[in-house]
Amino acid sequence: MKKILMIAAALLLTVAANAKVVEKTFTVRGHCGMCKNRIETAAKGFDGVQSAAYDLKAQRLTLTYETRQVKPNQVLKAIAAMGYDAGKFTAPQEAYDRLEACCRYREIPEVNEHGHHGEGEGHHHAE
Ligand SMILES: [Cu+2]
Repeated sequence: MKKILMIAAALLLTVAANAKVVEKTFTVRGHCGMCKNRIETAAKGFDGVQSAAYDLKAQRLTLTYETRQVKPNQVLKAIAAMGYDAGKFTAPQEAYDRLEACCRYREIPEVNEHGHHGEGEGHHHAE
């Protein structure tokens, strides 16, 4: 009986030794404080995520997580489903369309390099 307990304890120690907490940063698109809140809350909702910090300016999410409990892609996928492009996951258009106007990072004017909308082009001289 004692031996079994010792084996069990040894197994537990092995498991604990394999548990690793890592910190990684991922690109996540967002636009305002509300986005930041939502992204961080969603990430922290996962078991194994110990901390989530979204840097709005850098468009980066830093996760501290337990590698055996959670895979960052699970978190990123959930964030993308909410409407925010995250890592390799692009938010579906319908999820993006549900975001409030202030969150629409795809429509930030400064990001649009082309600027014009084609208006004024192709106008004809009246004849
Ligand atoms: Cu927002």
